[in-house]
Amino acid sequence: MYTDKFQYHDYYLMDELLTEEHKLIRQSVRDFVKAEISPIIEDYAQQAKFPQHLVKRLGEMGCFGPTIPVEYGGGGLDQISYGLMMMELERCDSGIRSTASVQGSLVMYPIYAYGSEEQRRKYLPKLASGEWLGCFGLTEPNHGSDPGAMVTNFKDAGDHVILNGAKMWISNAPFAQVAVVWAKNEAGEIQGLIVERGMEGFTTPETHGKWSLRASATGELVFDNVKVPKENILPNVKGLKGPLGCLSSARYGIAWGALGAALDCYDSALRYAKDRVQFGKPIAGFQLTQKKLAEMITEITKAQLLMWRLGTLKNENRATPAQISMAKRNSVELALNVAREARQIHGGMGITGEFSIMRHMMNLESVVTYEGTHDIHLLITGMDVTGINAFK
Ligand code: TGC
Ligand code: FAD
Repeated sequence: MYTDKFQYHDYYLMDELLTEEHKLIRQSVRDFVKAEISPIIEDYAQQAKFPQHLVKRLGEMGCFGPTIPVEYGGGGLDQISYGLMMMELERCDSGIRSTASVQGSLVMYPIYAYGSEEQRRKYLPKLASGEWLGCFGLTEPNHGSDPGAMVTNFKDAGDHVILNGAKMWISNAPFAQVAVVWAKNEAGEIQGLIVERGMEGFTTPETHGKWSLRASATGELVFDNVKVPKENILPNVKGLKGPLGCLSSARYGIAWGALGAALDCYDSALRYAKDRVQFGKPIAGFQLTQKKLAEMITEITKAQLLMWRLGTLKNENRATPAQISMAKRNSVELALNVAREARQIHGGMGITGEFSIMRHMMNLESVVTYEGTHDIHLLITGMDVTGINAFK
């Protein structure tokens, strides 16, 4: 039985850079996670079940669209608040943070940034409160890292369009009432459409057998001549920059989130190392264990500083997509390394559900792949510093 004993670590007194509001928001999400998610997460993950009842609670806690203006149901908060919330959620489980980042950054954000006033008023309050769950369809069976080559398309048919194609690996899909779907128009331009559950020809088969993100539901979006009213097309963006703009917001949240998973693994490893006695003394007293712990907290501290700075730049609208890519890649890589080292420190116990380590490790294998793989983000940094595109 997993017991949540998490304590936060702040080696460089980063809290001095936060406002009182930031700390209050972080504490309220932390308390919520400890009281309502930690006690059930291991069971849901073991059973590969989505804790659907948490959707409403995440909405009530303000975890959906915290940076969206209050008039549309959002929190009207700054980017550091958003990051801290994602960190606290993923500290517990990447799948829970996934649910929140898809809803906030990939569904609410495009409706807010690219939608009409009617679309904003119709969808955002219901999504913010958790009454509706949303999903984001960009990836296709044959187009993952290269979404610009997508084949899902729609054709004009008077007051509506006819949508055909399929999306794959879509978080929240099996439970979503609303899908923001990216598809090509007859001129080959990418546009966003809001597709609602119940539209004829629209189905969302669930993807089973995942060893990662087991408490997050994943599925396909299948469009078989779906009639979508023209008023459901997002009017204010065309081209790949539409979905990639949403990814900038989500990747930023993931960079904070993965840091949360790393903190949880480090915290657990530190406690275990002090308690576990071998050869007559705590294993924390051996140099090899100390090397692991010292390297973990060093990398975590560097990432905490990086994320605070990126959040500040984002608040000032100065964060570039390439800076966000660097942070996403860095946080997930360090979290995976910390999880693997923490697993070693826990010995055999590290593979059991009594600790969160193995669950984090498996989850992070998705996090290092979705929203742009580790290597894609490396190539984005490479292109940014050299000016030469090495993708194609
Ligand atoms: P490229 O020619 O470079 O760019 C096309 C247009 O987009 C602009 N742009 C961006 N705009 C905003 N934010 C960004 N991050 C942007 N990156 C690029 C760019 O300026 C250009 O604009 P314009 O005006 O000139 O048209 O496009 P490309 O086809 O060469 O592709 C570049 C590449 C490979 C970097 C990109 O396609 C990419 O990032 N691939 C990775 C795919 C990906 O991240 N998929 C994520 C799917 S969603 C998901 O995984 C959700 S998981 C959710 C969860 O559970 O948490
Ligand atoms: P591929 O693109 O086929 O890549 C395979 C390998 O090739 C990778 O290692 C990659 O780095 C490498 N590679 C590709 N191109 C290059 C290149 N030019 N140079 C060097 N190496 C390259 N998508 C959504 O749209 N919405 C979602 O909600 C969503 N949720 C997801 C949830 C989960 C659990 C998972 C696993 C994925 C999810 N995705 C979602 C999809 C995710 O974004 C893609 O898996 C990801 O973008 C990679 O695409 P792919 O899996 O097709 O891999």
